[in-house]
Amino acid sequence: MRLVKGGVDRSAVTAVSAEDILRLQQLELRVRWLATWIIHHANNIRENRDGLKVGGHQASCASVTTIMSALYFNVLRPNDRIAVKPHASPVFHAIQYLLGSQSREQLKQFRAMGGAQSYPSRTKDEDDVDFSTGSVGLGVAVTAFASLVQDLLVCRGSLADEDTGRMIALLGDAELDEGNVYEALIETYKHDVRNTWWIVDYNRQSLDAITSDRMFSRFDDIFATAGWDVITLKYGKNQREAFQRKGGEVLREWIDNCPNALYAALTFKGGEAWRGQLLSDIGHVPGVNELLNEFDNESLSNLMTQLGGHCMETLLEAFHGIDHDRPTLFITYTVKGYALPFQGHKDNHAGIMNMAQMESFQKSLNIGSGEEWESLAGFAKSEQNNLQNYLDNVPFSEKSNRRHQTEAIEVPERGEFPCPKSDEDSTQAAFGKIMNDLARSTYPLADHIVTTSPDVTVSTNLGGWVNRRGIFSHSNQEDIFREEEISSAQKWVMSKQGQHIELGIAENNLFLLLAALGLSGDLFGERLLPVGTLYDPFIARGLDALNYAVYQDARFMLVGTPSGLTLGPEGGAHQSIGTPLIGLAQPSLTYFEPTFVDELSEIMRWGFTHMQDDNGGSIYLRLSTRVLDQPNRKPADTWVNDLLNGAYWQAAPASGAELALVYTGAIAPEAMDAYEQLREDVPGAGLLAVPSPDRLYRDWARSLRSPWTKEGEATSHIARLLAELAPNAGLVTVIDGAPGTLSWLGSVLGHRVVPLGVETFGQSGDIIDLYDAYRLGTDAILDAAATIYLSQQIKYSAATF
Ligand SMILES: Cc1ncc(C[n+]2csc(CCOP(=O)(O)OP(=O)(O)O)c2C)c(N)n1
Ligand SMILES: [Mg+2]
Repeated sequence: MRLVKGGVDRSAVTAVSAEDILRLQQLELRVRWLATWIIHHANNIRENRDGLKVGGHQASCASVTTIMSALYFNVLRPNDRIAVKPHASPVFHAIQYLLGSQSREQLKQFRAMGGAQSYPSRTKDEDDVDFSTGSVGLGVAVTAFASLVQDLLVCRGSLADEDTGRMIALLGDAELDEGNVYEALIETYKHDVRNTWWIVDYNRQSLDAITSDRMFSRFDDIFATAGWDVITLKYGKNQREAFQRKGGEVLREWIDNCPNALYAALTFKGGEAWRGQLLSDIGHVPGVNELLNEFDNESLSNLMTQLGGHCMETLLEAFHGIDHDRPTLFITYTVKGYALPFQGHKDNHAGIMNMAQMESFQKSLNIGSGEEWESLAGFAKSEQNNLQNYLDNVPFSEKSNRRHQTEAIEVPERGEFPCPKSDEDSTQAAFGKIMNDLARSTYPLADHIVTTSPDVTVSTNLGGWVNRRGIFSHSNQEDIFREEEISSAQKWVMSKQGQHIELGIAENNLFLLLAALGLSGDLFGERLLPVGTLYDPFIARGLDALNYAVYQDARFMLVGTPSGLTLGPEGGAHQSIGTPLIGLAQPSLTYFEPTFVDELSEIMRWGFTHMQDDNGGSIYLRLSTRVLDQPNRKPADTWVNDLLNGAYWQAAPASGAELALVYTGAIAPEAMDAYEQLREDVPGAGLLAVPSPDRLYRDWARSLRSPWTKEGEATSHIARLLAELAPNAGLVTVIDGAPGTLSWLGSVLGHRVVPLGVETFGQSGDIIDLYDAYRLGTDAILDAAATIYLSQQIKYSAATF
């Protein structure tokens, strides 16, 4: 049984008065003007300093203005959250401008630095963006996961029913080609997701071309199969009225059977072409000729293009007609470039109107020269008052600030934060123990953690956490295996209080759910601390969704485990190579690859704080299943600071030493072994542990910029550490991953580097064979050190003679 119900009053169809419909139509036309003008101004009026095309999508905007005006000016309520298709950004900003939430200056700077963004951005736009969009398909799916998060908060009692809203995506029809949409769709069915509307701007054009006719009716079936209501808004009211007249039914059939490409071509050509085609195809049917004669060419063109998505009444009726919380797909037929000179033209995606076309558009609206930015120019004074009055009372704007502020959740002090003690352990197993200890604790932190995993919960060691904190579900379900007295280490109890969301194997969904969970504080007023696990190589599967999640500043902890060749017998398909470079390159995601349990504990503690810091971000932990002997040390402040800054001397070099070994992660035993052997020949050599190449690199890069940007000190943590070495010292770096992760260290003070790492696909094997074959083992490290030693000798001899 369904226990969550959306809080919006859906009991009755709100009738919209004829007067309001007229206002909405007027506002829609103004939005279409402003969106077109914003793009025109950026391309043809604002100074262009570099000759680059500025761009913008006037046609994509025009097809969605009626839908967005109906929503924002009438249907939406403040708790509703909306993802707007990326290239409709000017429409969004124009609407915000009319609602008083966007400045003229921002519009004038559209696509310029610091101005309104080309695609809606939560972090960069000054107006009220709920979800960033840009990479098509992702903004669609994130709304479903936001709805799931909203349900979770209602179930745990953190969000009142009346404070819930609808999660709405406005998408282009070509977005329905993105596979991630269907991965999410499957999950919506499994999790009984409600309160989600996906509204398709069905203009039957993508970027390149007219979209395939063959998919026409298939979307209905696909969504219906996944439990969604599908509402198709194909005809506008005028069309439906025409169909009632003699000959009208044949006209409807003709429209239904017309191929997409022909419909688009006739739309572009206009009334005369429509008449010619219709007369030739169905003119012989009684009544058709007379029906067509009732329309002059212009009104015939209007009739044929006023599809459901351009008919305010049709849209309002449909949206207000929803009196339930079932997920709903609206297929709203539209015309790309609606009512603009290039409407229907297959090449109109990036088309921009010329000066003469803009002038004639402006004239048709009675907007005087110099009044282009005036929000209601061209209307009579009394009408302006009426419109302004309408805008001032739009329900969506009832709340002045739709973003919530939340208090930080306290993170336990060192000594209190779990740090499992054992002589030997792997970072993956220790992660599981730390989560298990947190699950057992009464720390508020533990209550705010929500974990998720795409079908690798058990194999990434989240099982203990799940046993204690349970799986989230709308209904309570005991673990059947347990009830049947079948022994298992896993206790999969599902309940409304559960703190783990189990996903099917779809990494895109993991990242989109992490995005939604990580925005929970902002969106719903309850801060959550999401932790997501997956096998490290499969980060690549959802990489764009990961980028999307952090792009909008969602905060989460991502755990990639197992990782690297060190996975051993599992083989090349599961051994990640490039993920450290992803960690290094990805903004707003801090990558750590700890070796020892005490490091992991300190990093997680720091991570939960960093995830809550205004200037913080998300965390990525690359962990391993390799069991290592654990050091017995007490975490002192200096060591912890060094660790969290990215590196510490595990064995400090003698001042002026000529060699240091540098390692990251589970390869430590080989580095330590090689170090012990080297010390005999190179007394004073150092051993540098680098648990975060990312922290280290970013700090160094910052220090290089700092003389100009004044960001922090002119020196860096790594420069301070390496300053212990002689200027001609060499570094052997080693990581179970792409060697470029550490090879940059040589640039810090000009030391020579021999970088060891993995450069070809892995394969099955034990660690001994694999490290040997890929040259990561003790011998390879010693060989690399010898190379450095030799080159130092050669240099020395060259200098002497
Ligand atoms: C993942 C991704 N691939 C490609 C693009 C480039 N792109 C931008 S819009 C678009 C097609 C849009 O067609 P549709 O969704 O139908 O929107 P319309 O402009 O017709 O409203 C493409 C391919 C993108 N933004 N994201
Ligand atoms: Mg389209």
